[in-house]
Amino acid sequence: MNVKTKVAIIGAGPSGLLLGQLLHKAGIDNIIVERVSPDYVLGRIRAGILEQGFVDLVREAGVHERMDKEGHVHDGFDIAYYGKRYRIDLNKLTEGSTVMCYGQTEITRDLMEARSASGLNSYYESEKVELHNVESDSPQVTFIKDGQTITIDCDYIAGCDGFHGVSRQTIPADKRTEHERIYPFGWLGVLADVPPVSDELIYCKTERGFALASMRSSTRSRYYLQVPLTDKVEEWSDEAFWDELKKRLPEDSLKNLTTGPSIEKSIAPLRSFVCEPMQLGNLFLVGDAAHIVPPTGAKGLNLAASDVYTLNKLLQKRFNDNDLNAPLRYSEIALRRVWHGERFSWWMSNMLHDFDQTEVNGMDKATFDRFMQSELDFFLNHEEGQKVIARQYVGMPYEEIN
Ligand code: FAS
Ligand code: PHB
Repeated sequence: MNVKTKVAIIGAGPSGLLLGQLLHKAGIDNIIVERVSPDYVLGRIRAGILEQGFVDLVREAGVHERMDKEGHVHDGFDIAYYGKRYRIDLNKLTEGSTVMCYGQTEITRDLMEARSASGLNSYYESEKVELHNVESDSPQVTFIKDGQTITIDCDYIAGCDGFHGVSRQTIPADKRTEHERIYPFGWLGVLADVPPVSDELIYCKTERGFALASMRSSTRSRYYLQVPLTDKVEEWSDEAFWDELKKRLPEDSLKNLTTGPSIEKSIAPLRSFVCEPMQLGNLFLVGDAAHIVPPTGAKGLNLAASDVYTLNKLLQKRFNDNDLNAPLRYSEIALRRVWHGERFSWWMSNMLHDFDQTEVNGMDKATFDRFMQSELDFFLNHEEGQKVIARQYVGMPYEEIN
């Protein structure tokens, strides 16, 4: 069977769904092809902090109602290290910018509901998804759905299929450059229906390793522990998790800690990764398909959102203003903000984790640790330094696209 659309979107994660909704609002027809079921997508527990730019996009997409009701605006967050605790007052330091605490799962759910109400075509549980003729003016997507081969004839393909998707692999190796830094540790994450230990996030640097106290609501908490890459999630009982967390959270927070059974527990590896360019012909790479950051700076989902913003604007210029060259600008514009987010996430990860290696960044561990201690001392004990952290945490403004 053949179907036709302007934009074929590969992947129904936050990137694909948000792009599909924004294009639909602009009158640009699109089809989404997703490998797994909606429930499987919603079962992945990931990000929790949204930059203002993302929040604005969600409003533009018209799916902000639940976010406004159930999300929590955060004016700041804490960094605790070696017994000291500093609050980064985002609102004051950036003269009014804040972040929204609202889970990626919820945003994805809201976008899924909007999409099914829009009547647009979405093919879940699709197999053997392949992209064809991406450098021609008539690219195609083929896939198998319920045993039937379906071909999409389109003008553009948006590869929103994440790090392990098919889109990046469609760009020949000699036409792409991949930059990568793999970290020698992972994050063990736990979701539990217990009240958060604090109203705001606490990033903890300790001799035992990094920990993060986050949340999804006033009754649901999200915690992370830095663990060796050799750890297996089944080796971590809930009891062992809570015991270790108590050793890493700041002393004065423990009286507010409520423990309970985990409803989700997983270990995520950490990497910095960028594929350049983020487009080939009429194929665009969006979100995790093009880049990955360690979650220490809460940038992963937010960089995906700024890619979507950029591509949406350029495709509107293409289809609604007949600016045929607009899509050619995508990769250059998107990469400027991607590299900024990559560097901030790398910097926060270097500062807050314990690298249990004898050599780090070309120097012995003891020397690296002293440099990082001095880095934290400077940035946390000077308002100028706190402003640098705050401005990057709330997110740099999206680039004006004229
Ligand atoms: P996604 O990976 O979310 O979605 C891609 C979609 O494409 C998936 O639904 C997949 O099934 C589908 N797909 C894959 N191959 C396909 C194919 N061949 N055909 C069709 N569909 C295909 N970010 C933060 O900011 N904070 C965090 O704490 C955080 N924690 C994370 C924890 C983990 C374990 C992971 C993996 C990521 C985490 N991230 C975090 C980053 C994460 O939030 C991503 O940035 C976000 O999911 C990016 O969204 P997408 O680009 O839509 O990619
Ligand atoms: C989360 O709540 O999942 C979260 C928040 C901030 C981060 C990483 C993860 O930096």
